[in-house]
Amino acid sequence: MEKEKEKEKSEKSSCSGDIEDHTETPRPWQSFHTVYTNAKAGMDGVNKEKVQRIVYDMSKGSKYFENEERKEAFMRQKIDNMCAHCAKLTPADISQYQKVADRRILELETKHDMSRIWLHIDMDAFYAAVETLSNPSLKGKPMAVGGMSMISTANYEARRFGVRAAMPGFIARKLCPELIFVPVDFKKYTYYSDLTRKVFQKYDPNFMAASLDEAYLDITDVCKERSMTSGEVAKELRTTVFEETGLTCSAGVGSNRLLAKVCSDINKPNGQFVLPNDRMAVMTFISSLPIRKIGGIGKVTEHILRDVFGINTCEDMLQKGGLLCALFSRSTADFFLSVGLGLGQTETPQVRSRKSISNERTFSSTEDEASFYQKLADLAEMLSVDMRKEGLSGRTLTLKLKTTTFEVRTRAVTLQKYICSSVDILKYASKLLKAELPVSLRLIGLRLSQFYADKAAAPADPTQKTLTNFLISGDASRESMVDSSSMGSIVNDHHFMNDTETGLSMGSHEACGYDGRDLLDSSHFPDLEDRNCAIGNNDGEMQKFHEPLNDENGNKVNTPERKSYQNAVSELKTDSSSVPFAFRSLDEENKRANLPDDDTVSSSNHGELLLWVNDYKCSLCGIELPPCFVEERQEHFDFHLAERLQKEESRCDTRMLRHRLSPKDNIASQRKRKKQRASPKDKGHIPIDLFFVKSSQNF
Ligand code: DCP
Ligand code: MG
Repeated sequence: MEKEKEKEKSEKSSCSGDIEDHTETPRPWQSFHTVYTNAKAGMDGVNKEKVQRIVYDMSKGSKYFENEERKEAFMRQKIDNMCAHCAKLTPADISQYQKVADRRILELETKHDMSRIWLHIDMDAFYAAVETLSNPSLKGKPMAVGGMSMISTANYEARRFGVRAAMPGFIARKLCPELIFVPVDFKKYTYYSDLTRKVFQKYDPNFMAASLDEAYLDITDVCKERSMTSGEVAKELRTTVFEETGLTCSAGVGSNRLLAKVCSDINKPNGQFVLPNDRMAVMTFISSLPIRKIGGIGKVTEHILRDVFGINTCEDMLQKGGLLCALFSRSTADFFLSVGLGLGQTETPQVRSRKSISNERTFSSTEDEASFYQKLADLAEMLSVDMRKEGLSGRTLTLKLKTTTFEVRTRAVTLQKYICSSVDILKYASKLLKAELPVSLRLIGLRLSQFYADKAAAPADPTQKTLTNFLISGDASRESMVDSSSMGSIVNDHHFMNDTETGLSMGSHEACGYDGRDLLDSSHFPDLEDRNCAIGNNDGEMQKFHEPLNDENGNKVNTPERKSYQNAVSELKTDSSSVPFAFRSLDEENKRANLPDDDTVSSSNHGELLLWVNDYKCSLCGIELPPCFVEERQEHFDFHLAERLQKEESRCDTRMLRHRLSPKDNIASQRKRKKQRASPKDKGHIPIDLFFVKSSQNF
């Protein structure tokens, strides 16, 4: 690990650090960072530059390449902006933020919980291993599951050539001409996944499945009851999995889920790594751990942290804590600092009710509508089987499409009845698809959510419109994509469907932590802000954590959440120039840059529509409300809606007044309005009935 760290350090430099040497012969592929060139387990000895060059040569000129280049350019611009903001920080600012960071580190440290033992299990080359079981002649030969357009995974023999998941098959074949391709067969993988879960259940009845081939188990009790070490339990479990399935898996043990996951990758395949529940051991482990090993830190975050802050290892997060607090929102900075401390989740969530079930398919780009409908029928059938297995029915059906140009569109409908039959799913999915035709696609996905079983989330009477779906349906009517008589409303959902790099995996299980997606990649977390996003001025369109909301009188309004962190800063602040910059979300910037991202939702702009980022944090103001706070969330939504309506209303009124009133009357009326709004009770709330009247006028 130390070696890896040194190598990375020498390869990379922060904005304030070394200057790269560009005097050599140009090697454009070296700056072409795609997912294909990242090391996965079993790729240690791969000639990275050779792979990079082949990937570059083979993708050059393709739509994928263009898209990657645009994303890269956008990321570079973001990095430059952040560097510029860093440069503006005075030593006094930095020292203030360092104090904030020190305080946060102290607070976070109290959360170190060494009382639980977590085990993370990850099957080895899962799809490939299952295929080899059914066709033993594949054993020992390089093979990949998937086709020429995309592969889902490769066995370890193929990985030695640089072949890996999410890589188009034609590139893989170039890297390894002997490569054997086997088509995907989800039924088989689900069958074997079920077998593994039966084993997991014996060790932890509440185990958390993270995907078909991955699970987290709290083995604290088993270790105690059977007087076994965690390593022994891991070994026994792996042996049982092998006996039951004929498949090997790898295990990681740690005091929390984040560490356990990192550990399971260390001795892959068919190995295990135990990190003792000891603070010193954790800190030593973390000190040299490259940040990319952490779930939630993907390509974008890695580059930003490395190039702006010079952060390469988890420990570096603590050293640069001040800058992180200066440039990121509290929750993002907290995440980074927690990583630096080796903190992770230790509790099994009490209610782990599933929020949605989805599946998706990647295929070679085509415009063939008949094949779209066939795929949709298959997906509807599989979704229906999954729903019935879980005894669920859902009301929101979402269609996900990835076009040939890698643009991702999501279209959803919230129905007035709960559905789970393949006939119903197909019927509504087809309507959603029809509205998108003609189109050239490479992926189709379906998701059902808002479950009947999900009582907390479901209104007592589903036909009764909540403010949420009313607002959404207002947008839907503007889009007028579907027959409103049969469909309630259309929504856009920015973050769902376990969208792996190929899009081939089933996203039907509860995500743990950051679900393997990149924290700062706006395509996955469109509303996760970093605070330095604004280019130059203070015109951020979404008010963020440190930026108090203005009430209708122009006074600053603080939510309790916002207050606490702001206090932390202002208590320490001596110089008002250290107030951070304007805040525009990455998503907003993406739009400004007109950047088609892999996961950019391309349907109507719901920039101001409230979303719960990570199902936890309000995308509009950053306030955090856990999903169980259903009423509070509704109220919070109402607050934002009222704000928006009143803005609309005052704009409208001003225009009308200008026409109708004399200047004198105008001033008097404004005074009256101001007086009326001064009542704190009025803030952001108007009667519910009025909402509906206003909603239909304004949306
Ligand atoms: N998968 C996919 N698309 C991806 C990544 C994975 O469809 N981009 C599928 C195929 C994998 C399975 O999910 O077999 C599990 O994913 P892993 O990341 O665990 O990869 P493997 O199990 O194949 O390999 P290993 O865990 O040994 O690295
Ligand atoms: Mg695996």
